[in-house]
Amino acid sequence: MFFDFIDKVLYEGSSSKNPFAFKYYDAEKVVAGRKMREHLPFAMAWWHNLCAEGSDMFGRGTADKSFGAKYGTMEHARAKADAGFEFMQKLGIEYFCFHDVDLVPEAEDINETNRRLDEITDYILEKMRATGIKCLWGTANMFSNPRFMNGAGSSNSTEVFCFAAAQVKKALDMTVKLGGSGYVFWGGREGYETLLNTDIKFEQENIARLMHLAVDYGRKIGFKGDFFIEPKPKEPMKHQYDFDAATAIGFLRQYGLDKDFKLNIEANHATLAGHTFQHELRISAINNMLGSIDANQGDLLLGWDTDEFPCNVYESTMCMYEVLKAGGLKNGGFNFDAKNRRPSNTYEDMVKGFILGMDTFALGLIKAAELIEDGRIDEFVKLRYSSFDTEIGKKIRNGNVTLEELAEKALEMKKVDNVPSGNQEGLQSIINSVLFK
Ligand code: XUL
Ligand code: CO
Repeated sequence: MFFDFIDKVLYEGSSSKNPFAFKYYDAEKVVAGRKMREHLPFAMAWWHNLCAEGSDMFGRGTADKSFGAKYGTMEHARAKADAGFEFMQKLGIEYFCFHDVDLVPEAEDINETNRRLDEITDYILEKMRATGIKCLWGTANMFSNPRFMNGAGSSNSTEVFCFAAAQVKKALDMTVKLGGSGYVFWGGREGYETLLNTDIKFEQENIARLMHLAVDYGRKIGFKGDFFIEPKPKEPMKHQYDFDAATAIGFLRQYGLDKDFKLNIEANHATLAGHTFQHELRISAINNMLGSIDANQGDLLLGWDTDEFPCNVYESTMCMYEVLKAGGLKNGGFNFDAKNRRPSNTYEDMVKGFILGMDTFALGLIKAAELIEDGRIDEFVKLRYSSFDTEIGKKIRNGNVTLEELAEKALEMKKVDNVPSGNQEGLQSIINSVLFK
């Protein structure tokens, strides 16, 4: 037992002063026709919660993630799984996400790494059966090992391309073994530092080839879920090919991958791309590509990926507004790709981080449902485009008109008398009145 200071984290309501209770997340409570736990399939990210110790560019880790075992051993791999399952059970988190090398120490020889992965996934599978906890998605870490310094699918080396293929194959095997409903490609090194040494066209074609091979293999071994691209504009590379949702969707369509892939949208990646989280979700949703969410938050004053636990209710409300409008996430969930701040280095802080994140999204869900129920935003948007319900509007929409006819109409009108207001401040005031009533 690693988290002895808590039994099960329960819902106590917003007036509770208990730091180890949910203030808004009430798993069984019905909001907008479904239970909160069904709207919000929360997942624990193995890498942040069980591996990351808070090291940064200027100092080593501050948190102890040894869980009583020696680092670099299979005993440690099992201790992490023990801690992770105890943690998820106590918080009522029903899913987890993993990279291959989050689970075991990587060996010199990939054959030995794969053997270790078989051993740990047997162990994890037993725990999943005992607890009912499930795998949301798996992925291969193709950015940490030095062999990926020039990319994985985009590498200039066929040797590296083979290793990328081997890791994707194994990670797909594990995802299927653990019953995951998603497989993620986050292309951390799929990009470039300088165009002086880079053939973008060649690199993008090769990434697409690797993805096609992954789809073919995945479907062959019975993977029925979704493949996801997780867009991010930069970091670690200066420029990453999956810059944002629109770029990733264009790529998927160009290379015929759009039937098998959707997007995994991360809040902090959206802001790094110069977009809001809501923008990235909307672009995905209108293209039928909203797959899953990496639920975290960045710091707008910092230009890098801080992966904070989300606390901004305005943002989570607009996120849940998009998710509700899109009809929910089918094969996806809300993966806390988030880590405690470096000085928040205790086991208590780990629990508090998840309570904060889960409550922030629960409150966002409640408020988004209220906004939709309120109806004024929807009504205004409908009204805003209502001139397209007129005879000429319908003709434009249906493509039944020529440029000459439209120009003729303008000449008849002579001038535009009235373009209706955008009412932004009025709408923002509605949001505040729903958020803070
Ligand atoms: C990195 C990031 C990754 C992906 C999975 O910014 O978000 O952890 O979610 O590789
Ligand atoms: Co992520």
